[in-house]
Amino acid sequence: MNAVIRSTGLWTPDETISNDELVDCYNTYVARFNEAHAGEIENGTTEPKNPSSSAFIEKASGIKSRYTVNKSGCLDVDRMRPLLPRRSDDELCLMAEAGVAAAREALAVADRDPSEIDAVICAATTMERTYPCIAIEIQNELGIDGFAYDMSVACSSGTFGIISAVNMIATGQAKSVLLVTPEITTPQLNFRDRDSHFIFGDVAVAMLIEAEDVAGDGNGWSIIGTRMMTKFSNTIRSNLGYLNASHDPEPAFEERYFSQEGRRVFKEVCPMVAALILEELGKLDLGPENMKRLWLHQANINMNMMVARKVYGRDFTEEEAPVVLDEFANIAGAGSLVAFHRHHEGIAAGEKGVICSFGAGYSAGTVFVEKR
Ligand code: CO8
Repeated sequence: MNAVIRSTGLWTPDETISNDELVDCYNTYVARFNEAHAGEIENGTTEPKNPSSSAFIEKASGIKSRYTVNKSGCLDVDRMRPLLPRRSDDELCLMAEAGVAAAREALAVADRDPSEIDAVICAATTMERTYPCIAIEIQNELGIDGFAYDMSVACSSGTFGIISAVNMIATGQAKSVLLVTPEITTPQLNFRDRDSHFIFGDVAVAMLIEAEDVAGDGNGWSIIGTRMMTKFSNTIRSNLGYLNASHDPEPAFEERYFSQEGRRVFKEVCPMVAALILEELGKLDLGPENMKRLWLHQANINMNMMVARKVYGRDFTEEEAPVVLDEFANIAGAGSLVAFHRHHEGIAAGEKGVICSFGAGYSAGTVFVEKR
């Protein structure tokens, strides 16, 4: 049975941080650090820290702002990480709360009741806890029967999640799957690291994926081809894990944060992704001229421009490769799904596009769709 993207939903936190606000805080931290270490800097035993700049951030990444689950903690120079109240085991956890809100919108758009859903997948870069699965908590909160599980492939979590739903539908395990991708990334971001303090934001996106016969004629997007690709690389890494507490000395918190060799990622990933899209187009007997829209992963504007130019083999319009990272920053596994959520209008029945992720792992995923 073929699968259809029937509807989508989005949740954003109430608060945002602009580049200027972020840079203000970072530069205050830098000034304090350099002043506190003036002696060591003077005698050459400590490197001075350099200030950050909004102009650099926008030019190098395309990011103008990001949503955050807590602004005051991130911008408190004595803290520089979100401050979140600890929830009791009886309260909905943060990822589930965000995921449920996005899921409710996806269900409402398709006019579906939770009783019509067979499975929930929570696909995200990092899970708030190890168990019980966040997906099962979301399933319980929405009142869905059937089954649920978590999965994680960093920035390809969302597309690999769609493909898992497609496979469930193809094998008859489910007819209607709710994919939820809550990416609460700011607590994993080192706001004291000049190279990466601007990169990430928080969001949750949901997608309802149904068997063709459930979706009904003319509704949604047929999924006409999928591909998953992974290739091991240490260039994007977080060592946050359950063994941390077993190591002596326990790794400093900074060692567990996201880190990357951004320039190398850029150079290695762009050609890989463009080649993957073109190869898959060939398998589907299609060409770039058939791609009305590329909903690309949202890590960096320059990466997206390079990938889109390689795929189209020409200059392209904003409509052909829409950008949401100016508003959201990098939202990890949710990026290409949020691009689709925000920019799926204006496409006629029979026209096609691709939702494509790429990121840590390395991992890349393509989901080719045709408007029904
Ligand atoms: N302000 C001012 N100047 C700066 C700053 C700053 N904040 N940072 C660096 N500079 C300076 C550097 O010092 C350097 O100066 P110089 O030339 O004098 O040495 C100059 O700017 C250029 O530095 P870079 O070469 O590093 O700058 P780039 O143009 O490469 O831009 C980027 C940096 C934006 C990081 C870019 O390399 C990039 O986006 N690369 C790709 C990144 C990417 O796609 N990564 C994927 C990560 S996401 C993912 O896979 C999911 C992981 C899971 C996420 C979990 C949540 C935390």
